[in-house]
Amino acid sequence: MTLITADFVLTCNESFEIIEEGAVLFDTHILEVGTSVELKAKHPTVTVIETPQNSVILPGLINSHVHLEFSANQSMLRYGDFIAWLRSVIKHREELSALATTELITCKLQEMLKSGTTTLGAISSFGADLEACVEAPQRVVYFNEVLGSVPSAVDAMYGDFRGRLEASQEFTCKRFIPAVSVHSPYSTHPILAKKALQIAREEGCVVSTHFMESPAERAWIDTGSGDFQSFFSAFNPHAKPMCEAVEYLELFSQNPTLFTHAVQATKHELDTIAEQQATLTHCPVSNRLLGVGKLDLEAVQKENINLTLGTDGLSSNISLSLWDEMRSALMLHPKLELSSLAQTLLQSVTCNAAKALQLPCGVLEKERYSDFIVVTLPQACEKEDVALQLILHTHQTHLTFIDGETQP
Ligand code: MCF
Ligand code: FE
Repeated sequence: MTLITADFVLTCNESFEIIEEGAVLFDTHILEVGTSVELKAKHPTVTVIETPQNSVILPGLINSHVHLEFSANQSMLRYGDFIAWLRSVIKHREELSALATTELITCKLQEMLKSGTTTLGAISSFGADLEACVEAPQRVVYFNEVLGSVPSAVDAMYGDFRGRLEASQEFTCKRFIPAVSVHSPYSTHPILAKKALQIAREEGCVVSTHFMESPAERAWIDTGSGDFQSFFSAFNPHAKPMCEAVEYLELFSQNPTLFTHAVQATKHELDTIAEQQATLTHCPVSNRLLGVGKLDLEAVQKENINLTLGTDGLSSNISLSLWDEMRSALMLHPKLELSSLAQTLLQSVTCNAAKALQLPCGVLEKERYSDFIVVTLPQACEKEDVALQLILHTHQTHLTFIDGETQP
């Protein structure tokens, strides 16, 4: 049992309580949270870790959507237009895959850890990131992806997906949790999606899917027109959208689901996501780089939808740091009040993400896992400004704990 103290403890609890001169008593789990004076008096003989001046203890950050297998991309892929990007992904897929070795992915996971990410939702397209994720110091929710739009290939695609799901299930433990990703409405046949969602329910897996990311996806799903029409007609001149948007959402009604992007979602679709008590994962930098438009965050907040934040992969980002992502989000949503947006963003990478991934971390309160970080601000800061100043100034952590163990 250890006590750690700091100028501020940012709990990320229901009331977003921030404790001045705070402390956390912990072993593998959090035992007590309070003021330093109170907890030192109550536990006079316990080992105490003091932190530098202007330090803040907060839950370890949770990146709910990242494609590690695309980590080798720097300047190979085309940005600014979704279909141009997708064509470049297809063109460079082999090359990028060959470069994304276990070593490279392990190195990216280490960088993520240094920046304070203690849990991630890894979207795995091929299973090439399995070893790195199993060996990672972080908690990993490992989303095995399924996709395929050709009806005659549904069984083969499902078989391949089941093989990867089962291979990942061999490693199930407290820090490695297999899950299911259905790629998107434009790439996954509803029959295939249904089969994957059924096994996800049977195995108790959370689910992730891309939804209404681009204007091209909107036009294709609504009217079978636009840039996806020319894209698909090269493979099949009779290609048609497989499912309406709300029908697609409803496939997920019985699965705990993270819908990623939703930049082009309608009010009715956001209503449906809210009714299903699902999560919306926002990837603002990816959306900017792929030229798909901007999420209506105000509408998402009005709907009371559980919001999380993801970096997406280095296929559509220049950084896997959630601090970089939160800084970008602050700048990309200039209409939202600054300090309340800072609070929303910190909630999206802590308590909201833990709820979405069904993990008992993300909040500094009794009985949660001891996944927390210590970051140090450059100067003293008012309590009211802690969330904002953390986002503006943090790059790396001072200390990182996972299951109460300090990380190198
Ligand atoms: O989220 C971004 C953009 N939207 C869709 N897919 C991906 C993203 N980053 C990587 N991907 C992957 C996806 O998982 O790219 C492939 C899939 O395996 C594109 S579909 C041929
Ligand atoms: Fe993605």
